[in-house]
Order: sequence, then structure tokens, then C-alpha cells
Amino acid sequence: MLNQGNQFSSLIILYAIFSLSSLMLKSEGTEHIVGDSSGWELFTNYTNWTQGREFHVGDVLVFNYKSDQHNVMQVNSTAYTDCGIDNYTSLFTKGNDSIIISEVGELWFICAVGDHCENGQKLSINVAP
Ligand SMILES: [Cu+2]
Repeated sequence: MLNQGNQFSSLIILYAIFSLSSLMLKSEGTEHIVGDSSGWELFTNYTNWTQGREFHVGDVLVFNYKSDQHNVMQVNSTAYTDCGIDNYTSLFTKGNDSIIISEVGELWFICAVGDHCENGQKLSINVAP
């Protein structure tokens, strides 16, 4: 049979476990499905998609697309504006790409296939601390 002291310490331990797990959940970033159910596609306005959303370091951007039709190229602001594909930071081609946001500031992504970027398949986000 448990005495008062033991019951009290079990409660403390339970409390510690719960607070730890909620802390762990909290530190896990938000997952942003780019374009929601449309995914990473042509004819989707990604500027609209970013409205009302907050992006923070540790969040994850998920790009869903058909890997034989699109890709995700992380570029600088100039390449974003000009749809330039010669210089890029990273290229993702899996079709289900999770990109962990690791820095504060603006980030730019385009699709480097054909004229997709010119047709609006581009995303720019502003990452808050
Ligand atoms: Cu594309």
C-alpha cells in the first residue's frame, strides 16, 4: 500500500512527464502545407496562401507535387523576381519535400520546370523569429 509521501512523489513525477511532453510538442514547429490541398501547382496564388500565416524558425514547409511535373528551387530575391534558374540555394525534386525553416527573414522558392515560375508557381515567405 502506498503512503502519503509516495503518492505525492508519484504525482510530482506524473506532472513532470506531462510538462515535459507539452514542452516538446511546443518546440516542434508548425507544418505548413504549401497551397493546402492544391499543393505546389500551376495557377495557384501563393501570395494569397501566405496571407494570415505566420512563419517561424523551426516550422516546416511541405511541398506536395508530381515529381515528374514540378520541382522546388530555393533561390534569392533576384531569381525569384526574374524566374532565374542558373543560381540557386537548393533544389528539391521528391514531390513530397519537407523543408525546415532555419533562418529569419525572407525566403524564396520557385518551380524551375518550363515557364511555371513565369506562370506564378513561386512562393515568397517572411520568417519571423
Ligand atoms: Cu512546376
